[in-house]
Amino acid sequence: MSTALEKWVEEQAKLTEPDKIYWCDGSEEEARGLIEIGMKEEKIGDTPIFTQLNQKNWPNAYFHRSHPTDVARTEHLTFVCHPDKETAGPNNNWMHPDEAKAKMTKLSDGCMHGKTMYVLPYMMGHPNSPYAKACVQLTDVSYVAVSMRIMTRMSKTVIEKIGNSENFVKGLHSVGDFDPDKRFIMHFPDENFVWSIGSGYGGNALLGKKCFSLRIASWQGLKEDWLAEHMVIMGIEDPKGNITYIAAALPSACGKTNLAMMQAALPGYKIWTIGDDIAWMNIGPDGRLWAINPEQGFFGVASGTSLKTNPNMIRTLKNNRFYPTLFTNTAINTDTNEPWWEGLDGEVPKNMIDWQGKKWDSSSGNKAAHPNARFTASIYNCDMLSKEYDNPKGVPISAIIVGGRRNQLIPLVVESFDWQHGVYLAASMGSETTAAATGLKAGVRRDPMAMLPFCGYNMGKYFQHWLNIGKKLSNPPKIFSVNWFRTDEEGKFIWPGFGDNIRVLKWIIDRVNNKVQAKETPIGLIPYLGDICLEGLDVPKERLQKLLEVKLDDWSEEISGVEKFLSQFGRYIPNEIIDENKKLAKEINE
Ligand code: GTP
Ligand code: SPV
Ligand code: MN
Repeated sequence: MSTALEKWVEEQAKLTEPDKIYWCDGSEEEARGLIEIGMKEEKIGDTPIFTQLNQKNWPNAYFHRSHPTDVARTEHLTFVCHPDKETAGPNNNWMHPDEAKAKMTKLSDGCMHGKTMYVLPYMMGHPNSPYAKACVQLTDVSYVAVSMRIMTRMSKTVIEKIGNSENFVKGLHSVGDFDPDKRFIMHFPDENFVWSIGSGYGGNALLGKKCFSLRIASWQGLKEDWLAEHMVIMGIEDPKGNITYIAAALPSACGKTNLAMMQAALPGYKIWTIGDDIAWMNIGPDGRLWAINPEQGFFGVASGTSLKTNPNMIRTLKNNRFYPTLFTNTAINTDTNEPWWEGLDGEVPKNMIDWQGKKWDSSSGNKAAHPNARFTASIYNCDMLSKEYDNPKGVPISAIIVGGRRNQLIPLVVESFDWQHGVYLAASMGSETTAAATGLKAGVRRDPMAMLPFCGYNMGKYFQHWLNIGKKLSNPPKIFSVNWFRTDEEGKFIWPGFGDNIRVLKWIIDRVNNKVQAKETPIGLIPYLGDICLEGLDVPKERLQKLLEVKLDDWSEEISGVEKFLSQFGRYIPNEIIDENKKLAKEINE
């Protein structure tokens, strides 16, 4: 007698018609075999799925070049298929589940001909955690199978855990023929099911990540009273050895990985990494918010990563505890067979091929690596991994940070007056668009909680959910907004960022511990100049003053932008959020 899982796999195989079905066990030996297959047998066009990189300087590292049209998330091809459009909300593309399934069935008919179907059993979260979820993804490419081994806790024990139950999250993935016109990422929240075709790119293809752990999980969280968020989780140890845990939401390519692995520039401070992209947060018996990272790896932006900006990530990428580490769409130094990207330390190599495999001409003005080139590395290769990472209960969160990439207006740091105002701060967030998603207009878009592309239901309801959770927390975290990205007249970043962001985190922790006062302004609480430690930093006080200034005259455009954004959610927007915006508008016009 076959189990529910076996039956489901059989059904999908009947539709997609693979030559072979291979059940993965998650072992290192298996990963080595999959890499071999990706180097020798599987190809995209004429390009092998994997090539080996310089093993001396980059142990266990392999390179993957994607299809040229398949380099980032495709939000316009991503759908959330609730039975009705309103539940999906104006923040999602919507299709009726029946229509979406009919469409996907057609596109998937025989799509795995000549290929192997890999069955990937994995956990999101520590297997002993009450918050963990058992999942199974099917895929037809070794790159996705190996990536999932790095990014999730993939193991055959998950199959035993699932047993004959239907209680597992399903993902059906095929790269199809990479045709962008036949590329869709469909979510079926009520069935815990994601169906994706036509793309091998991270957020479109590693279905445990954004698809399940945010879009589907946010819907589960709404029903079960918890939060699935696009957030870093980190511990900040002060010189006395006290560790404060915080969570931080920054939109895609706006600094989460860098924050989570920061080399703190203030003496005596040390960061402990727990997660760099996703946080699942539950209300603990003590009335605090407790967070786990459901993932097991980093799928990070390569561009800009260096010993100067993020030495801990460079070390992680060169560590060889967990096999393997992948580089996708970087350039390659053809003299040394090493990966390269803009911003990496050292001189620009003389002889390179660009991310598309063409000889790179340094005078062309073209970037050698794709701006969204990424690395995939296990969290166990990170030397600053918190000992709490594998704690099934997670860590208690004392502060939540939200922020965006804003070259003007938004101060370096603002503390909210209370939970409700904090939710408003998060709901009114905006950020300049980045290379992490294709086809977005340049400029600021509103991106509440960094969740606009990831909230699996109507965002108006999501704000209400946040307000409700706040009411259930007897000891809620304080909420802050940050902005590392203000620029000067020449377009240069004013704030040094990276390791120096500890100076802002220190102020945040000082506020959590009631150690310093703050200045009240209509937009929130701002640090007194002397309370941000500038020791050892070459930033004159006047520049810091600019980063902390609140010129009310400049705010009216922002506030009407927020009002316009919120109004599209109609009756779903909580009155409390509308009221906060009105209150601010009134104070500014006075
Ligand atoms: P996703 O993986 O897409 O969710 O991105 P992320 O939020 O983890 O962003 P990441 O840390 O990878 O940073 C994206 C880009 O922003 C990189 O090129 C970084 O070098 C740059 N960056 C990160 N932190 C800072 C900072 O404090 N200041 C400045 N100026 N740039 C930063
Ligand atoms: C993001 O875009 O926010 C990422 C990369 O973290 S992806 O996995 O594609 O979502
Ligand atoms: Mn992300």
